[in-house]
Amino acid sequence: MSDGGAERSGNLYSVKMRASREGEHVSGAERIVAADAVPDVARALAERALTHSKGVADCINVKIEAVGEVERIAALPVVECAVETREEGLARAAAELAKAGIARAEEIVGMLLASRPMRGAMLLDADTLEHLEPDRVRGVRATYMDSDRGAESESLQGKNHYMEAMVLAAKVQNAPGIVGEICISDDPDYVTGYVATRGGGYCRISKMKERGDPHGGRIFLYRGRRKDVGGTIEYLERRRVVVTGIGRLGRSAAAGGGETRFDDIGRELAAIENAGLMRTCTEVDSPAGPRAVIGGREVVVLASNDYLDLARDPRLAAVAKDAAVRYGTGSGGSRLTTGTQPPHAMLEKRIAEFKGCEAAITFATGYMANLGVISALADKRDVIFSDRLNHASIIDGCRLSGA
Ligand code: WAQ
Ligand code: MG
Repeated sequence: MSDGGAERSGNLYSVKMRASREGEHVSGAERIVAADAVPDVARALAERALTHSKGVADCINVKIEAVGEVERIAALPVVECAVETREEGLARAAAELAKAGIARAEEIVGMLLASRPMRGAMLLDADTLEHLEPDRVRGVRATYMDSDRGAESESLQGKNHYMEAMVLAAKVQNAPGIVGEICISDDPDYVTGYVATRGGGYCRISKMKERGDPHGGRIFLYRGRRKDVGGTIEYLERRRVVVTGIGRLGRSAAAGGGETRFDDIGRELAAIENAGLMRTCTEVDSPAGPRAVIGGREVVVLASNDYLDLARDPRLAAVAKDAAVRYGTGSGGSRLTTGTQPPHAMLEKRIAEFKGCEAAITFATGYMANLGVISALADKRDVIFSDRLNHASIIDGCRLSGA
């Protein structure tokens, strides 16, 4: 398999970025792209290092090298494996390795859990579990690899765990003598891991550790003659590989594991819930005001925008009632078609007089006001400096304006 798709590509370059802060690794990424994409890719990767959530890098190393021969290999088929608990996930990982003929699978999982943080992976004899990596602290690092969509903007933004893992797993399974791999991310919030084997493909296991746990690691499993290990490491660390046919998750999952796009949404919701960020609507059994009744209990409302307590003022309720009878409960159209009625015009005229300005326009919500005003005033010739924590309506208004 490994000499299948080699081709000469004189104009391809490897772009590697490695960033650190006070000597600690912050982020790293690599791409293999055509010459004309190199400047944009280098810039995007440097930008990533400057905006990383682990902190702004103080040292960024971008290395650009022409690559000669590139081997094109196909992505592994994906099997989605949804589990409820970490224990179930780890058991499933062991079972997946066992299915590929690796007898001491549970011990291998145990070794991964007991490992120290490494930059690379352990390389073990698949049967005796002897260490074959020359440097036990660093491990073996698979590198010089990318998907064939490396220069697309989507793959230049943040880290796409799945995409990067699939590139690595496909290369590793294609290396001579490798029969399996197991991986848990060292990203504390990323609990999905995988087992890859030649026969079983890429088995995504939805939970292999608890959220918040920074421990991850990788083990590559080798079966073959001891004197050929050097060639396998050479392949992993030096061979230039481009992986083709990596699908977007929803779809490839549907093809590989009988899942649909909606299962993906389910997982996303579970992740939001796990992180304590799930929002739901609370039913309030009382009119707007400084106190409310929720589930039969009286509570103090500190979140409302009804600062003047006008929402339940009887005078306003009475005129709103009359207006509904006179003008109807809906305008029948947008403001520009059939929806502007005398009360709207009168309100805007009086607001303009009160403000001492030429005209005023009202919006039904603050969200729409920000969207409407910002996108009307600014366009792509403008630059807007907006606080990152501004309300979503301001951010959306800026985006919509094209500024
Ligand atoms: N070569 C060998 N080992 C590596 C490499 C590499 N290039 N990069 C990382 N490792 C080792 C290292 O020990 C890390 O601690 C460990 O792997 C985990 O690396 O389908 O994000 O980059 O959604 O944290 C799995 C995706 C994501 C599952 C794995 O790994 C899915 C991930 P991380
Ligand atoms: Mg990581």
